Amino acid sequence: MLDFFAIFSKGGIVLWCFQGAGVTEPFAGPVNALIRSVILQERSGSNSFTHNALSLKYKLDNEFELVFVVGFQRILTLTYVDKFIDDVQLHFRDRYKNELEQKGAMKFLLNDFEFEDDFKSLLRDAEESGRVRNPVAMRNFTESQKSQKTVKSMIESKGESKNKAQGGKKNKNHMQLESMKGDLLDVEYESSEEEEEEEEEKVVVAEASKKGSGGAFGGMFSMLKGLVGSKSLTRDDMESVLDKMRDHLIAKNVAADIASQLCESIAKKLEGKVMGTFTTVASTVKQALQDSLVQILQPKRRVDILRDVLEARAQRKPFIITFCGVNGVGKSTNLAKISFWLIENGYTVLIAACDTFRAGAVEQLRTHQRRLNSLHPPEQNGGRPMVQLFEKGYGKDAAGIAMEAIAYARNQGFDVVLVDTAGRMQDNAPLMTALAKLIAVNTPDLVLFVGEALVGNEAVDQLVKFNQALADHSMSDKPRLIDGIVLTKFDTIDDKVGAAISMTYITGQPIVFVGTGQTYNDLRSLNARAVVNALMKA
Ligand SMILES: Nc1nc2c(ncn2[C@@H]2O[C@H](COP(=O)(O)OP(=O)(O)OP(=O)(O)O)[C@@H](O)[C@H]2O)c(=O)[nH]1
Ligand SMILES: [Mg+2]
Repeated sequence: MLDFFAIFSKGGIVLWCFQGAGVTEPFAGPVNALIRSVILQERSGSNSFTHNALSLKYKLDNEFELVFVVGFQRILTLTYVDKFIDDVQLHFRDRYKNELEQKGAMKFLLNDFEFEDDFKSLLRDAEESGRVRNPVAMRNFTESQKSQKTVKSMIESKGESKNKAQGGKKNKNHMQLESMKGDLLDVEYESSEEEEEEEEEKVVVAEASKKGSGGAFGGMFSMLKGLVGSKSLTRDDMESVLDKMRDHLIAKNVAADIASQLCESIAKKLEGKVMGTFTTVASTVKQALQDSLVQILQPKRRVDILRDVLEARAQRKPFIITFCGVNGVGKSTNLAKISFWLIENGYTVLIAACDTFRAGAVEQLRTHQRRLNSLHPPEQNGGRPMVQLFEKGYGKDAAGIAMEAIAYARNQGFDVVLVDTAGRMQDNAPLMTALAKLIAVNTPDLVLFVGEALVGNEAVDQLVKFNQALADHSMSDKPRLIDGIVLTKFDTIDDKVGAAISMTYITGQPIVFVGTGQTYNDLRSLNARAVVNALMKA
């Protein structure tokens, strides 16, 4: 069934080969194509390659500088091939260990590798096991992936295609707002990012090898390309590269401390790693960084507000969200956007005007309340307004107003209470104490920290101090801290998306909402991949 199997050195010397019965095509053509387009261009991430009617699978042995390649007709599905290459490789290494350990390329020419019999016996075993495993029994519905697909994921993909079809045009007129039913769309860094991603990665690697230096990553990766051979990476090897990586992250607005910590963790991860000749160090480092970034952004805990509101409703109590953050970051505006999203999903909202400090704060919320009710008129909802404002004017105690609002919501059967608070600087002790008190006495279901995507180093200080204040002034031994983040003004930062990393790294909490503009529609959920792509872009 196999067309050929070849074992050759990375220098191109064929050590041993096998040609299937009745195969007349020489294997040099497809093997050369493999070397040219995969191995020399260092795209050996995947282990298969197609050439005309042939499928090639290969394995690199970096210790002895060997390549094992098997070729078979593309139309065949040979399930045993991967394991078979592994077996051949192990067997070959074991059998010719002494020969392979000799120094220099001459060992390949001087030694005779009589491998025919071993190979045939391995092949027989492999084909036998392939027959036993085939055919695979058909899975029933509950075992199939489809049964595990949630309704949510279907809604998401529907929403995405709709979004693309509309070409991202902005609706300034609120009456033309798009529907926000269901889960929020993911924030998109660039619409075609997903498709281009694969290609881009290859280009980065290719460019890095061509240019020698250039953009931050071009320079960094090309430098690392010198570190090849069966050598294990040391801290010294990586030092200057890590410096560049750190600068790159800082340029993308990641807080400096966090960029340093990240690089430190990458160094630890890679130290001592043996680099094979045909594995690009460039892609190894890039991958390690990418993995860490995705890891940081991936929520440890899924916040599903629509589901939680439904649960609270079943228990006949309102779901309470408190918004806090420094001045002018977009607390009230994003609170209004979240109200819109909730009423689009059929929930009633009570906005508690607990910013009793800044002039105009209450009026700002009243304007939003009127607009939102005009978008969802009470007549369409059994005569009941979907959004109400609970306010007691200015100067009063915010914690008390929040408490009254929650009691009112409970009596009136509101689904959600959104508590707007006054902006405060993290160093303002009296105001921080007041916020801690508001949260301690009202025990909201969700405490959202609202922060601008524009911040750099400030992000760390804000979050550390907000959390510290909540801990210090809590009356319980298990203090209530920030449990989610609203990242605002994401539309204004181009690809400097580092604040997303800083904020999630510091708190360990997810970014629940992303604000992407000033209309009610400009609310998204975070797409970790898109953010990491933007971060990695040179
Ligand atoms: N471009 C953009 N602007 C935003 C976004 N979110 C809020 N803004 C703007 O930011 C400004 C401040 O918004 P507010 O909602 O008043 O901020 P705040 O945090 O409530 O402010 P204080 O209550 O004064 O602390 C307004 O001009 C908003 O329109 C966003 O996602 N993108
Ligand atoms: Mg406000």
